Amino acid sequence: MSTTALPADPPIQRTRLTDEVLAAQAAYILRGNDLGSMTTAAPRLYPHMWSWDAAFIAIGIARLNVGRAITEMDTLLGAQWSTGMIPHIVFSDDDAAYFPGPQRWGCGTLAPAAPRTPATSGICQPPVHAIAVKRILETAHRRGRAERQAGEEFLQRAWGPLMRWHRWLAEKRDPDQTGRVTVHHGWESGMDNSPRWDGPYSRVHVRDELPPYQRMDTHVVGDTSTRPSDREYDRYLWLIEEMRRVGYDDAQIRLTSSFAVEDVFTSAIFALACDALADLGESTPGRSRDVRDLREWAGRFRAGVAKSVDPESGLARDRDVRTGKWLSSQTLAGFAPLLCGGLDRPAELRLTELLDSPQWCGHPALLAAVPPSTAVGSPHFRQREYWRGPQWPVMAWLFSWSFAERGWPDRAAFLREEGLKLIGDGTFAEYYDPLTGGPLGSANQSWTAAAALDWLC
Ligand code: 2M8
Repeated sequence: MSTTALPADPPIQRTRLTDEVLAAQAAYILRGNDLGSMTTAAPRLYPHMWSWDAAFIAIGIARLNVGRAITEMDTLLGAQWSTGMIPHIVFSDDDAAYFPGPQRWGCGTLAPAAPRTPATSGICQPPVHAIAVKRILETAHRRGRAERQAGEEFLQRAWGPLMRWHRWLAEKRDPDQTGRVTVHHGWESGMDNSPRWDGPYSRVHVRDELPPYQRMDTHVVGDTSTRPSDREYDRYLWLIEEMRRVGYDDAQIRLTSSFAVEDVFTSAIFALACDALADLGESTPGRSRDVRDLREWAGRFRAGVAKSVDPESGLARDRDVRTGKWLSSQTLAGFAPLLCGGLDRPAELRLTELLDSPQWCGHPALLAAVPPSTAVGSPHFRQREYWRGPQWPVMAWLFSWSFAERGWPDRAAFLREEGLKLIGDGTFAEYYDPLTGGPLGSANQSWTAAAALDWLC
C-alpha cells in the first residue's frame, strides 16, 4: 500500500473492496500512521496530531484497541493550555516536515498559557472530543471488564480537562452569549478555504511585515490546485502573525484579530458535545453542577444555531463579528441545525428535504449521496478544491452519527452506505471528487480510515 500523495489525475474507474478487506486496510493504515502515543493525521502531508482528527481517529482505533484509543485522547488532553483551550495541532518530533511548525507559531516562547512541552499551535478546532469519549466508552462497554474499567478511569481523569475546554469555549469564544462560537482563523473551523470564509478573508489585509515563509504542503500533494492558493496562505499566516503580537491572549485576540466570525457548524458541534458530556456525567455523583452548565450551554448554542437560519434558503449562516452581517453560503455548514436540533418541525422538515433534494445529496451527477462541502450548483463549487466542493467521508460519518443520536436510524444507515461507496476504493483519501469519485488530497488519511472502521466493525 502506498503512503505517498495521490496522483494528479485520479482514475475514474473504481472498484469497491469488500467490507472485510476495507476494514483490514483501514486498521493497517491507522497502525502505519501510529507514532506510539499519537497518530499522524496523514503520513506525509500532516505528520502531527490534529485536534479534531485525533478525536475521530480515536473513535476508529477504539474498534481495534480501546486502550490505544484512550492513549490518543490522553496525548491530546495533555497538550491543553492553562486557559482550557485544546490546541489544533500537537507537534510530533518531525517538525521540519510541516509548515507552519512550532517555530513559526512560537507558542512556547510567546504564549504564557501554552504548555512548555509538547509544542503546540495557538488556535483551536471544532470540539468533537466529548463525542469521541462517548463513542469510545460505548465501545469499551461492549467489550470485557478490563476495557470497561479502563474507559471509566479515563473518563474520571478526562472530566476536568473536558469541562475546562467547554467552559473556555462558552466563556471566551461567546462572551456575549449569542449561542455561537467565534473563530479567529479559517483553520479553527476545520474547513479552511470554504466559501464560507471568502467575505471575512477579503477583509484580512496582509501587511509587508509578514515574515517570509515556504509552504510544504504543495510539495506533498500531486495536484496543487486541490490545495488553498498562495494568496490564501498569506492571509492564514498573517492571522498567526497578529496572534503572535498579542501573545495569544484571548481577550486581545477578540479585540484585534482581523478575522472574527461566529461559526455555525462549530457551534452545532459544541451543542452536541455538551449534551454528550452531560450524558456521561449524569450518573456520577458530584458532577451535577457541571452537568447543569453543560445542558445550559447545549441549549444556548442549539438556539444560537437555530437563530442563524436564513428565512429564504432555510440554511444556517455564519455571522461576521467585524461587520455584524450574516454570511450566506451554500455549504455543508448550512445543515448544522440537523446535527444539533433546535428548529421547529416545519423548518427542520424543509432542511431535511433540501438535504435530500437534487441541489444537495440527490444531485444526479453525484457518485455517492453524501453532502459535498459546497453545493454542486453553487457558483463557488469547485469539484477538486479541498473544502470548496469535494466530499469528505469524515463529515458523512459525523452527520450519520448525529442522525442516529437524533433518532433517525434510516438516515444514519443511508449516509453510512453512501459514505462507504466513497471509501470503498481503498485509497482512504482525505477528500473525493463528488462527480468522479476520484481520490484527492492525501492518501491514507487517518480520519477516513477511522470512519471506515467505526462503520464496519
Ligand atoms: C486541514 O487543515 C490543515 C491546517 O489545520 C492544513 O491544511 O494544513 C483541514 O482539512 C483540517 O480540517 C484538518 O484537521 C487538517 C488535518 O487533517 O487538515
